[in-house]
Amino acid sequence: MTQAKDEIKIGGLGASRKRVEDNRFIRGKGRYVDDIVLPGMLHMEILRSPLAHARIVSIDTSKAWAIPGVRLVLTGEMMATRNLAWMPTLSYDTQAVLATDKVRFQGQEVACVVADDPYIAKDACEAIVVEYEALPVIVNPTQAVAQGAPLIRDDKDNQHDNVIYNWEVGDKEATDRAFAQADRVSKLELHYPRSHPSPIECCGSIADFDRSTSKLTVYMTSQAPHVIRAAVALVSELPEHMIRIISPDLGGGFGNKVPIYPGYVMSILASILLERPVKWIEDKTGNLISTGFARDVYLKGELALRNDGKILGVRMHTDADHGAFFSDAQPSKFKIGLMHSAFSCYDIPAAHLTAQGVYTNKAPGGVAYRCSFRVTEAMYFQERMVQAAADDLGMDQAEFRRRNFVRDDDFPHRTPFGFLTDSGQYGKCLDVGLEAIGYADFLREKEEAKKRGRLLGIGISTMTEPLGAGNSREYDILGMKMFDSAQLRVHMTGKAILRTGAKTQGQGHETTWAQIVAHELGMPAEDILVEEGDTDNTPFGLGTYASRSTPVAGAAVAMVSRKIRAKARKIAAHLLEVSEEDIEWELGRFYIRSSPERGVSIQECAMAAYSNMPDGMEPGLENVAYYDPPNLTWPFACYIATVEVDPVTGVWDVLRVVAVDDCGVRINPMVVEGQIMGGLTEAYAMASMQFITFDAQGNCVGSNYMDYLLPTAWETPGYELHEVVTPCPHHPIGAKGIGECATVGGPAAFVNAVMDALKGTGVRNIDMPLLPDRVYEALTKRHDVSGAPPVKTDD
Ligand code: MCN
Ligand code: CUN
Repeated sequence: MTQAKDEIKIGGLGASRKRVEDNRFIRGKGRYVDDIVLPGMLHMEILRSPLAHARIVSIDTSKAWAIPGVRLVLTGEMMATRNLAWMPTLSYDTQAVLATDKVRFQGQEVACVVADDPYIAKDACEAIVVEYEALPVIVNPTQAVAQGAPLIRDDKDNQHDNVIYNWEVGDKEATDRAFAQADRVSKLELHYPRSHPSPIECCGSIADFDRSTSKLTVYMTSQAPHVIRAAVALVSELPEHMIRIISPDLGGGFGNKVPIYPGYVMSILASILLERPVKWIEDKTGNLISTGFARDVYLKGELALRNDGKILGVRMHTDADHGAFFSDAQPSKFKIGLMHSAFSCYDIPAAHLTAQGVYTNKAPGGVAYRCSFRVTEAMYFQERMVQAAADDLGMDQAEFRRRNFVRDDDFPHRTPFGFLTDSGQYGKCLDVGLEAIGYADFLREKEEAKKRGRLLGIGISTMTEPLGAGNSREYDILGMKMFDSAQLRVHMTGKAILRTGAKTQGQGHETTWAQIVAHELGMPAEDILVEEGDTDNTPFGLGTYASRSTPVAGAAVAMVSRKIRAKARKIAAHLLEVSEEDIEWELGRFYIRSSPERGVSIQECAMAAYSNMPDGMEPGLENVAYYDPPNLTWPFACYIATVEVDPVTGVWDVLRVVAVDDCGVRINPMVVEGQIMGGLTEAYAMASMQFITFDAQGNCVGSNYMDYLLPTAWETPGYELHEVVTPCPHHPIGAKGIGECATVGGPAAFVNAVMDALKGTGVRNIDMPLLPDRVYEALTKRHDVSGAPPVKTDD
């Protein structure tokens, strides 16, 4: 007789199963792109521009060619003969692969060398002589739209200024009316500075074109290998079935590995030309100065307020600095990503957002870095505005939020900018957070401390964010509709292999997807091997970003498991010699309704699928599911930080951090907590120390880890985590995304805490990072401190 399984014991839903991938990672056995060595492989290095804006007068590569071991030197001019000097971006713009006419940012790719080893290639890059004629440089949106500003994109036919787009959403008239009725208006101007995902592993690729089979295999650090395959097919004229993109283990992605970078394209062309595998591995500085920037958005925000604390309307204008090429990977329809997800957790009758995007002489980027398409900026702006408004009204921070929250019985709720949220318990999350931090006690402590000259502060950040694009009606990238997939093959002995269109970069899919199958089929999670990242062997999917894997691919995993179960049920009926209608299911086992002791396990059904199937049934136990979600998922978070600011130095220390996350049903609580702790650490880093900016000449300040700081265990505060569970009503297992919540909601908690400590000084804002000298300046000079470039440099 078979028994139903204990879900937690078999590693199903809710089990804090240890991450199976860590078995190889902690032994140093991970297989990253740079670990792969192919026979006859050559190495590519990139020569980058030292100047931010300059005309290229000439490039002399003769000395480089003369170095023994050099196989190929590519310049933009040579790329142009193949129509590859420019490539399309994921936002319908073009980006230079290798500069032909001008360089448009410091670090731009100017030439590349392929050689027998990377050192020869590097030396040869240095032997290339480029003559530049410097041009005036633009490093912020104000300069970009100023009268007489130099035209950055003079390569584009109809581009007469530096504006990329003007975009708006919301109801302008209704919002104007709300402001006309307001008792008061609270205003705030902010800059969310550039930041960088800086994964441990930089970007890289190995292109391997085999002339004899016409097959192109590319090992690539990509979070979205299927998208890359399609893009390569469209650009290269190679047929799609002859392109195989393999993303092996990734040493973190954090959004850095979504876009298509010139290095990938050059390694592919070099391999086609040389008929040898060509490896390109970016160095740290190359990674920091040229790929995957995030944010760099300015906000002018206004809230229309009633004296009783009700928010009547919101106006937002954002200026986004996209750098020299508009290369954001984001849904085509939304020019400023999902910035308009701001204020989704608040019940606000009217809202209007305008956005302008501009070119500047900075590396392209904008959207990447744990952001779900600008949601990071949206929530930072939202929560800074909410704090300023509460202060303007003289109202308690928590009470002001509570008064404006969407109530539990108000779902489904249309947000001020038109999204549909479907579930949440916002007030409860806030209560759990306030209770955990000891809110009332802290406020008393703060007043006491103030009398003795100590500055304590508390910052709250509450938000719901849209994770998991699509649905495909609204979300596409370059016309590719956003859905995802899973394929499950159950072998004869009841072991299985699961493949999805997503691509883990450290999130633990190999562990957690197996748990979903275990939950649906009652097979032990350890019996399920999960594979992702090889386009030849996985079903099509849009990849892993925007925390879309659980909402979309994870849903597909549940759905394909259910298809398998449906077939197994037929097999069970056959084995038990009853009709299918008489069969019941419990975890891991089918049984006869009228005699529950007679049953067969899912494993017995698997065996029968290959050895004893009913007449007329197609053999095997295998299926695929494509999943197009009906809506985004809307997790909620409440982050609360307490700090102490030293009035003498401006240094601030984090006292405590409380996090309350509601991501619906948790597949693996330990993995979820890991996501939250990592995200909070990134939030703390951005709020306190990460500084990547530009001087007036467009020199990137923060191009190495001496200037751009990553917090170590020493600086990182401790976190106290709490959970609330509101299942997602449309997700098959009730899960919502979690991968970005803490990075999105975290920064405002830290900044709000410091601003709270400074309350009463008249300072409304200090831009991130809140470096001690900025805090000190604000405290002593009693004015706001902006962090926008250009920064002053010593010379
Ligand atoms: N999970 C869960 N229960 C839930 C939700 C999620 O157990 N209710 C688990 C999932 O099964 C998965 C992990 O938590 O193992 C994250 O799931 P999800 O929220 O779906 O996010 P994705 O897997 O799509 O990951 C993407 C997200 C993004 S966009 C960035 S950026 C980011 C992040 O994940 N990059 C990361 N977290 C990262 N974590 C690591 N270690 N490395 C990165 O590069
Ligand atoms: Cu925007 S960073 Mo994550 O979505 O890959």
